[in-house]
Amino acid sequence: MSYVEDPGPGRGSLPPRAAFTSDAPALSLNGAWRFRLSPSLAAAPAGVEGEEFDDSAWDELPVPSLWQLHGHGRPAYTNVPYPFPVDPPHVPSDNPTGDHRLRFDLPADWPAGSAVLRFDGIDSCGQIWLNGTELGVTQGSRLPSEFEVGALLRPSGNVLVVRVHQWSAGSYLEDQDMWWASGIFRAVTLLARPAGGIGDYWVRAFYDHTTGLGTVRVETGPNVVLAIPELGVTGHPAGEPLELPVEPWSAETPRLYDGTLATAAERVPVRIGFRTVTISGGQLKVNGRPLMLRGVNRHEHDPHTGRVVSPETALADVLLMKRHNINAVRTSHYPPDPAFLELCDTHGLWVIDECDLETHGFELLGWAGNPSGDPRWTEAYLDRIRRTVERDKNRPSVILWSLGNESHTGENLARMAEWVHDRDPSRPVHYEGDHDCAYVDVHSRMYATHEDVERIGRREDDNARRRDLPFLQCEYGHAMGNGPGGLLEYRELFERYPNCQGGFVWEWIDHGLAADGHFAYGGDFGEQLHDGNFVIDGLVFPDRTPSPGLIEFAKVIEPVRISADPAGIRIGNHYDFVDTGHLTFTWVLEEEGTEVARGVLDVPSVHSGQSVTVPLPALPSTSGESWLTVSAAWASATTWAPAGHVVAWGQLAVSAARAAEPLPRRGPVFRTGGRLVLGAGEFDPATGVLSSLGGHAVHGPRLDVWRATTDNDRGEFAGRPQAELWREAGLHRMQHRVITVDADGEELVVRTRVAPPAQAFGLFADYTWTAFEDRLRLRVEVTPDGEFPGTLPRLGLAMAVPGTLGSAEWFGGGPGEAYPDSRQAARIGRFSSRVDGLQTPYVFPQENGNRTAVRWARWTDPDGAGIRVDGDPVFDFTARRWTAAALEAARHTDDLLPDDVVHLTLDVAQQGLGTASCGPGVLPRYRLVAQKTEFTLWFRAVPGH
Ligand code: IPT
Repeated sequence: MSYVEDPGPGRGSLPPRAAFTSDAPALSLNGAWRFRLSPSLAAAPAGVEGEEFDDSAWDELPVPSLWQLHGHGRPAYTNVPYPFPVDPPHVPSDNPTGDHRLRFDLPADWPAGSAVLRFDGIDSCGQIWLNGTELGVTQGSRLPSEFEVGALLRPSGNVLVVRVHQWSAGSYLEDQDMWWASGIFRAVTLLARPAGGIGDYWVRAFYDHTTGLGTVRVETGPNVVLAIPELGVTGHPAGEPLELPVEPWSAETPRLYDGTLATAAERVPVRIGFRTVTISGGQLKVNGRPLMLRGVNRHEHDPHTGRVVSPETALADVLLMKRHNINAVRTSHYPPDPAFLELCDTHGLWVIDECDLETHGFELLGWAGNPSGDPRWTEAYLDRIRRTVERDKNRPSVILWSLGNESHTGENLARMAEWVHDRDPSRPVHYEGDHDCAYVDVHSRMYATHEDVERIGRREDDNARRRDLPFLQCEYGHAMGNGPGGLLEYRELFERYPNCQGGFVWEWIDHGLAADGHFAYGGDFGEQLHDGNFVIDGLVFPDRTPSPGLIEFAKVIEPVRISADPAGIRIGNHYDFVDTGHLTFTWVLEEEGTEVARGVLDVPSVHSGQSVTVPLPALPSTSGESWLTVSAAWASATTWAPAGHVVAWGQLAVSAARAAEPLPRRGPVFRTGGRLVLGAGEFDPATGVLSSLGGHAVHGPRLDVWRATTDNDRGEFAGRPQAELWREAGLHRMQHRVITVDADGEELVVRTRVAPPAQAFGLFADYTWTAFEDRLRLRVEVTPDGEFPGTLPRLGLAMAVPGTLGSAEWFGGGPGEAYPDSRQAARIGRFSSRVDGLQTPYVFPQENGNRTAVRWARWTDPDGAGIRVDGDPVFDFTARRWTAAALEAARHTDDLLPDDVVHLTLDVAQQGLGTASCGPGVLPRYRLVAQKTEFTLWFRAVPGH
């Protein structure tokens, strides 16, 4: 059997060890390599390993890279199915094979003796030669492999050759939900290994919260001394335990002590974090405190280079996470580039470090043949977890080891857990697929409904072992497209039940690939088998712009909660460790969204888990609708944000809107030139539809219930998709029948029935227009007629206004979009935006951009002239240059072409979002059911400057 189809762990490599740097010479072999792609091993050139082989006609390829993202072959996306026949351990004969060659010289001062060649990641299998001698074969794509090469090196003209195969037996263990792409995608480094140097080490540092003492002992070779100057430790024999007062490490206080490990031959810088992970009383604790995991699942992704993620990009992720109140990361579903974990240590994030393992495609075969229970794969499973744990064992941020993802259950997984328990009893083991929790230490679920979380919280579980474990959701809040909805309700459950310790939103980033004018997803590369845009399910867009889902999540998980209290302002500290001493509280008073006063709020330091109520500051009196916004911001800069970075805010209503003064009525309706005229409005006499407002040509408003369906509307995880039911009912093609247009009095009364073709049910919509001075009041009465099935996408009006009205301004919820079950981040204020800026560019176009709780809004031309709508009291709106139908039909953002009008929706209600794309649907309280509804809007033209 070829090594490619060997289910074992590869061959020739050195035992796994920690990732670290030292003062021993190191040479990066990243850079331009020679490259040639062959369609199969059989078609690959013979003799590439030979030093004299002529590669001058080959292409150049950067290393690290994935070759499909550099014009060689094409990436392919599947979620669950293997894109090749499931015939383990065999792979297709047409197995793209990339030969990589590098000629390199050693620096003049490179020492003789042992040297190690390290590959941080090769996807999926590589055969490696140096100067004509085979070093071995790697499998385990997202794991390091090292080879001893000292005896083969020469001062100049070294020839390193790596033959990489897209498919291997290892591919069966790497069925993660992501792009299939191949190559040497992480760093390649040559490391001199001095005799008497430090081959490996494990800093075992702990913290005893009852005494305030830290302990440290380093497992390493002989004659290693430890120095931690800051703690006065010098020349300490590394293997001997030390106990001393320290400040502990936590994600909130990522206190690291710089130190060194040294022998006569080598010095290794270390950064020590003292912390102790325990499980007691059914809770996961660090340093004695239970954690609340406000986490995300992070795949490594860059829209240009795929899983090749630079240190700058890793840093961008960490900073963005910290700035959005995220405190935990699950490295779904493989160990990340080691640089990422160092950043987690530095800036403070709890990490579940997950092994590179997933066999999800076997689920489609009823798990028949799953490697997890097959002894042929045992060594590969053990090899993968060893390489994970050994590489990352020195990271204080890593608090749990995860065996992998979606690999069902089986003896090999149990063996992995056993190995971890033996090797590192200081960190609990996680694996969601062990449903009975037979060999794991925490109970983990993915996409559990709110009801299930509640049951788990109440410990209503027959499985006694599982019932008594800490519970977390390793995946929830599926962030595909517009959503997730329902995060607030999860938070409430996590806070209500001490054993429910939060979870990890799926997922951090959309894996869209940069293409001409848009981001590409599954199917865009001509794949025969693919899962479309299911790979576009992140809290940030592919270019790392935060999506509304991230803004909502950041608000829901705020570490400080600021709310109204009868006695003033309540400040709750929801940090797990720190008090609020690092925060400055400020207030701003706004009348109708315009600032009238501001100040600093005196708040005593609040301990973790406690709250205080402080009196309202002395405020000037206001007359219009006024809100006090209180914000908590970092008083000074942190490593991850500048001073003034806001972590939390809350709003208190201070005074209500002024009662409207009664306006003189205008009327009656009169006819002229084939139009009906009432006040500032002109109407079509046949349909009763408004055609002009104060001289602006308009069409509508008319009743409208459709929205361009979201991924969650179309989602299949919560029963039949809402979108399917809506289409079946015909809600996307309602027709309007005018029953009467009564224009004979002071008011214009238009009675209509709005209904889908082929159906007997419908909605009566009565519009009553009344003119007052310069405004028109519209009262809409909606009455269901017949048995109305299921929910409505939305309920409101659609209206077209001139395309010149390209600026929007409103007083209400903002600045971003909001939906009934995702609206915590919308604060009441005055906001403005270009109409184009109101759109959220979801990679797969869908309903977006809804502004909620709007008191009034206006859309104006460059001179400030346009149209204003006032709610009675509030409404929701969208404004876009395309119709909902065009939005629904679009497949990529650049399919959307502007019309010459601006389309407005003016709504009384929207259906929630839910997470049915992978998880529960819309919670009952956020479902929009047709019922008799009345609402009122006021229209007027606004003059230009
Ligand atoms: C779950 C997977 O673990 C994750 O990798 C991703 O595919 C996610 O779904 C959906 O985006 S598995 C699912 C069947 C619950």
